[in-house]
Amino acid sequence: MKRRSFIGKTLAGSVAAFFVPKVISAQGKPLLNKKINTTKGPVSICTWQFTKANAAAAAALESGSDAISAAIKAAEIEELNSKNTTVGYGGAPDREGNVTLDASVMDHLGNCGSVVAVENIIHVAALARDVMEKTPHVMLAGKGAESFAKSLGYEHANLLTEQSKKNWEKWLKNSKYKPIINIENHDTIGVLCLDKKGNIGGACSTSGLGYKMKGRVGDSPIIGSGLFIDNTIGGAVATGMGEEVVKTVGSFLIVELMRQGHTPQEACDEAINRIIEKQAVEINFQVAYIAINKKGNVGSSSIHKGFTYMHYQNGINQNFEVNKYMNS
Ligand code: SD4
Repeated sequence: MKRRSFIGKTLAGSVAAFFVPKVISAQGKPLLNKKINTTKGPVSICTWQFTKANAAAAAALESGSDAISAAIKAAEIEELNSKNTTVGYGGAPDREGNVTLDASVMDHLGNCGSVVAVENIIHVAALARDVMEKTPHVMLAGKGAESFAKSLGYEHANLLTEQSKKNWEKWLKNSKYKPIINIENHDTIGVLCLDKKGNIGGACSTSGLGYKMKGRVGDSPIIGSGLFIDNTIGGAVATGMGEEVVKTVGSFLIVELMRQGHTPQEACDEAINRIIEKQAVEINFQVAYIAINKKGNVGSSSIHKGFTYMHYQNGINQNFEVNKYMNS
């Protein structure tokens, strides 16, 4: 399915009754039937139904935290969540049984930091911030990132839980690499926050695709692909098949489209279109984006149905179905 059918499947028209007009084009269907008042105050959005994570960012923002710190707080919740097999502790390993984490952060000044293929460290979003603030570099990989973390006092942790190990051993029987669409209805956590001062910051943290090749790195730690922020315009984050996000430099593309005057929704749609247009056959992978602009308007778009995101503003932390998708 190409562009035309994708555009035909917008959900925006069906949700008009739930919202004040301002947000009809910016948000999908709320999964709980709450009303939302989006007039002012800090905003936090994150990929998937990471309710607690987004609530942690929201609490931080409401108490005056800057955007990047709030976004990292959200990421930390999922990094510690052993049941989340796509982020941090308990993440699915590569095909050799190593859990390797990727993360990135970006602040309102355009500073960024990232870590790739890190083992034995849980809080890699915070580590990415440390790379940004405490080194002359923007990216540290593997053993170097791990040593840097240890030098700062990060604890050594075995990231492979019994459950993840069992799942991997089961996978080894057939060893078929087939990333799952909308895995367990969650995936990489990507967070974008707009703080009380009107600044935007973000974080992205993942264990990458389950049973990837050893050393494989996805979009999440690649600034411009998995995450990008320009505080004068807005920010975007990605989840899903990282290779496709990297090929289209998705998050940077979304911010640049917003710079040209597109809404966050239009920009996310176009970034998804860029991926769809390149595919000759049926698309059996998922990619989803969320984006926010300086006014706090948000957008979300995905290839397949099933992606959801969290939105916090004015005391309401709510899970929304993606606004537009291509396949059901
Ligand atoms: C990656 N985008 O490593 C991440 C992980 C993810 O579905 O979101 N997987 O490609």
